[in-house]
Amino acid sequence: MKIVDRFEVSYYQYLDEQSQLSEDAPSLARDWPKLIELYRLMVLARMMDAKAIRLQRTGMLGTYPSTRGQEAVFVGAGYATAKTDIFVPYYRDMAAVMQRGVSLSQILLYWGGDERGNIFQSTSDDFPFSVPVGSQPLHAAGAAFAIKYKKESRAVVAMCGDGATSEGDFYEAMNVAGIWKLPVVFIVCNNQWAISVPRSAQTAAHTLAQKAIAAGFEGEQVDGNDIIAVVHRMQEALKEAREHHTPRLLELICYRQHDHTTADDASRYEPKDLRDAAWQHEPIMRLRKFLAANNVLSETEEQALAADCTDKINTAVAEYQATSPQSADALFDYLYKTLPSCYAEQRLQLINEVERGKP
Ligand SMILES: Cc1ncc(C[n+]2csc(CCOP(=O)(O)OP(=O)(O)O)c2C)c(N)n1
Ligand SMILES: [Mg+2]
Repeated sequence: MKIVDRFEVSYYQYLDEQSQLSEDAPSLARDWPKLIELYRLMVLARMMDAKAIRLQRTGMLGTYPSTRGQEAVFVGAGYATAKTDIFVPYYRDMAAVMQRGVSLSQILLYWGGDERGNIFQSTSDDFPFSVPVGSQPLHAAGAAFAIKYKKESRAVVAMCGDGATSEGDFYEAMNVAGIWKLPVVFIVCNNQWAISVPRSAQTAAHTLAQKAIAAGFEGEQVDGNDIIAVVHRMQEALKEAREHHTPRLLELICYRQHDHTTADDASRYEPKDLRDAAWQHEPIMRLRKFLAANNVLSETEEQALAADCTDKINTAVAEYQATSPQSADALFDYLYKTLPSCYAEQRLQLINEVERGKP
């Protein structure tokens, strides 16, 4: 017997659970304007999230997936991705897409069930939210193939959850990314749950990061509650992807601090003490303590920042509520350039029925 290969998975953390900075922290850790901006974005994401849940509870929004406790993952992902890159989000990515030119009111429209929420105003090549679990990493690999084919210096960011890494499509995406050396960075938000299925019951793999190794490229774990680590490791991976057309997988470890969606009740399956224990590591307080300890965020500044977030959210909600609903037949309008005749017939039928149903 001889050993033919050995593998390692690194874990990155720069700002620890006590808000202490490690010696190898990147320069971002001393860039106060950037850190304050990241802090502001995380606060905005948490407040917007709470508002979306209240809107759903009062019948003003459809099913909504919370990002509570996972702000460093989604804010960090949106922040690290360059405008010229291609972002491929999944349904939990509100805090990332709000940095990619999608307005907060448009995000609300989407979760309100209005297809116009999917027509992103920005001119980027970003994809819409993926609701099917695990299909989007494969689409991202396809987009990365196009980038490589056209010899462009761009990269693709593919977001997904821990549960998605058990899907067949996910492994196919890893495989083509590895064999064709595609400029794609796979981000796995490991929030420990796939609805009611805990991480331990999803896969016997010790880490999710190691799934990249089988496909021939690097996978690493990152503390997903440390915004400095998330942004820095993503920026490094994206730089590599753009310059050398190499893929990488980042497993961002965090904890879901809410039900899976507003249609779920996690109290039926989640031990309460787990969530409470994980709350001690949540990302906003960790950065806040660090900023306060360095005297770069006063209480007055913090209050002004929160007030500004409230204004932005109120404006978005007002815009959303002022948007008149589309007619029922709009549901036929967003899939085909030219509607096939069988659907055109059904569309007409629906219009007639709605007309007849009117008082
Ligand atoms: C292909 C597919 N199978 C099942 C579902 C139902 N479903 C929606 S979310 C989800 C769990 C996904 O968990 P994870 O990938 O960990 O992401 P998280 O929601 O925790 O961020 C499932 C099974 C779906 N949307 N698509
Ligand atoms: Mg999950």
